[in-house]
Amino acid sequence: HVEIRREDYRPYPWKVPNTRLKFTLGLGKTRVQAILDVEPNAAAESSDVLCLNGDELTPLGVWVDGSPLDSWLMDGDDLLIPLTPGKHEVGIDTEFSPAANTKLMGLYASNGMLCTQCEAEGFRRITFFPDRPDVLSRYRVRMEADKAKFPILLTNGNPIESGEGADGIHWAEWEDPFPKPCYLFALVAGDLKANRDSFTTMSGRKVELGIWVREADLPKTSHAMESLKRAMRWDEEVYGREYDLDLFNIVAVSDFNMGAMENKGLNIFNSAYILADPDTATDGDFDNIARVVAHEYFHNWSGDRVTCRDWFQLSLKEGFTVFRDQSFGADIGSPAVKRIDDVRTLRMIQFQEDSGPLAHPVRPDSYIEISNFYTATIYNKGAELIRMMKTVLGEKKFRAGTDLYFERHDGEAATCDDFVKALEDASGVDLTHLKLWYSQAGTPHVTARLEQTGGKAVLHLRQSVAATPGQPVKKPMAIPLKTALIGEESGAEIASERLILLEESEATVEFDNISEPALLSINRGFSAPIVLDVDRKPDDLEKLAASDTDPFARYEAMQELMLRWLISTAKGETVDPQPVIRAVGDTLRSNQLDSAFKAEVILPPSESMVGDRMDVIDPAAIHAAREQLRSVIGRDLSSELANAQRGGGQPGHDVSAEAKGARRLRTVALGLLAAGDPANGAKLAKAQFGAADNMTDRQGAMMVLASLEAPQRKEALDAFYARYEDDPLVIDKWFGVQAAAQRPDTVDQVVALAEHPKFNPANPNRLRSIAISFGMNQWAFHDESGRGYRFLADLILKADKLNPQVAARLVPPFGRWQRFEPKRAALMRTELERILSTPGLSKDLYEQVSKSLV
Ligand code: B3K
Ligand code: ZN
Repeated sequence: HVEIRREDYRPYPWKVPNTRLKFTLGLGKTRVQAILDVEPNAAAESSDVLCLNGDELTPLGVWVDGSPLDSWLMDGDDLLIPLTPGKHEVGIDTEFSPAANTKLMGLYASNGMLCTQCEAEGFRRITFFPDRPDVLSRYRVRMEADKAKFPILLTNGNPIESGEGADGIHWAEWEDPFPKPCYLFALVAGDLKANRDSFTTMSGRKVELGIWVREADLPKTSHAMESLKRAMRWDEEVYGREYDLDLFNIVAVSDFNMGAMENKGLNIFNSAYILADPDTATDGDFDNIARVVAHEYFHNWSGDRVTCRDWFQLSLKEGFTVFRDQSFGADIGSPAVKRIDDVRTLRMIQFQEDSGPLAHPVRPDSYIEISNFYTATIYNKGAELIRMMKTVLGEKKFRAGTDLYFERHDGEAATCDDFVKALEDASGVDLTHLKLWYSQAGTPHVTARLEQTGGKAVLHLRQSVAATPGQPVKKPMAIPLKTALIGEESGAEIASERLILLEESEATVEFDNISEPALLSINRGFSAPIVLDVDRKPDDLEKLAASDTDPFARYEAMQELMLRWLISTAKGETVDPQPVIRAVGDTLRSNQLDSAFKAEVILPPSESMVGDRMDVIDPAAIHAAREQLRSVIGRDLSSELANAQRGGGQPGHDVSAEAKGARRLRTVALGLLAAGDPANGAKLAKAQFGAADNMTDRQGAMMVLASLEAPQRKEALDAFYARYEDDPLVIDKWFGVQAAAQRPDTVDQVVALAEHPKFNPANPNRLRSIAISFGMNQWAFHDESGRGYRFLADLILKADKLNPQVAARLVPPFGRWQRFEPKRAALMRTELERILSTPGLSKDLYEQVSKSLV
């Protein structure tokens, strides 16, 4: 398998100003005729061959300037066409079977319809083409299909002409006026109905909006439509970005490799991120839909109008667009809760990635399979990097910078350096120091200690970054730390917030006129994506949890308080839980805090988060410690928790922030109550389950029951299954809840579930409902027998034969093997080696597994 390196980038020798495609569509057989206008690219070294990428394609015919050509060659999967200098028209005929395409890349069949996924390198499965993001072309597309089977034909841009032929055939021709790389190409053919609406842009243009689904799903599209219109308005108000076509379509499909895809004017979505009503979707699902709809829409500028020069620059569009969707989420909901949520994801996924064998920089230097680099590092750490630049520049200069970036690079394929340069040029601020975040992998660790004598306080800071693969020696990074001091007695800000930029390995910062003993509030709002070790006593944390003026720092103080207790207890030490109990109790009783915030704050850190902070992970000890903490909280605060649980039953149609917060707190409280008194917890959960008029309460109760040993467990799971048997997205939840259950027999349960008639590894959502939930279930996956490892490895091997991209994404839980106690580490390693020695491995899986073993 070949490694592609960033430093080998060369511009493509040819330009392709126009691309005409003609599709004769069918599930079993689709024929594609491509006509490309090509001309030498003056900015590149000239060439006498046109090299077009292909994947599992054979040319049926090749034409140059209207005459058939026989002198073409195949070089592996690529098609080489000899060309004299100058302009040419190149035609290629191909044919393939969408129904046989189980990789779900290129053009494939899902539920009787046809759809595409081209990013990153799927277009080469449709026709031979320079499949790289820096070749931009204007597309004109003709689609022809059986009208009865495929009444709706959609592609990028605007419809131009349509008509009917003989034998029930119809056709449509569309044109996309914006030059685009082929990864943004999309086509959909099927029996679909649209939820139609419109949006008037800031300059007064009317845009027709359509969300296309199967007819029965139409009632579940209103939240997605509302979210889309909000996102369109937000991007105008916050970034000055207006939509540019007359039409914006979204299609929901049930077989999809990831969340959604930002194809120009025709976004294609995993149906899980479109379909929702209170009976079948949780509040979390509603939030995810708003987030993903906005994310894909925002790509119209950060991704489509300005795209990436090469795939090493992926974070240029993804980090920035995640940052944009996070800001949107903060603006339409609670900024504090949103930040907590985003940081939790970062820590759970990206921090683990960054400290393991798959660690890579935000702008990687090499890859074997680009699909493996759609990671939390590119997306979420990339977003943190943009956030840091904004923190350093401030609101106004940041906006001036993004305006300049969009203006300067509109219609181009740009680099991460271009982005930073635009921010610098517009603001006059040098951002060189932050650029190391693009190239240096690994999460910085910062230790902080506050020393106080009289009215003066001195903050001592020290940073380090551990070695990552290929980067044994690290440089100090520029770390923006929002910092304040909180009075130990007054609880007020005695030194107001300031931005400290830690640039060296060590630094000291002085605070004068400090009137009382001070508590350190640092990395407020999570201003830098680092691991922080602050020298603070449990008493101090307890006070900060009650009084810190930054809500995020308050949450952090509570998490840290709980983490320390959990880590010490997992190590076998005896520690007093009372500071934790008091802080949780105060939070629950507070009249000032809202329910959503309370729920986040009182939820003990996950087992994997505890493990991440320990040198050697013993999952059983961590589980025991966390269960102990949950049960003490459940017992000692039973009346506060019972209040929260009882008070949370808001009607399902109420999706206001208050109602959602109350429901969230309700289920968090239920979980803790059940930990304190399982028999009573089972009763309460069953009652919540039975009375629920919404999926949030129902699934929440079922989740709590799923981990208990009580007769109500099976009753709830069976009732849920019977009720939703025909709704695939809800049945995914049914599988997921059981794979995430905290039980000694979860491995047996998932082994049985994988034999269930509704388990289908060819459907990515269904596969992930078991595989992702189970891989994240630290206690169960790391069952000391090693059976959890064997199960997941078998499933990965099975999935690899169908869909390598999705299979490879299930590997990361194994990648952490070196962090575990020796017995488990050896068992995990054995499974990785077994996968690697399996003949016929995809390059996707090969890359993830071979790198995990290093
Ligand atoms: N850009 C797509 C991701 C494509 C993943 C290809 N393996 C969705 C998104 O990030 O918006
Ligand atoms: Zn994206």
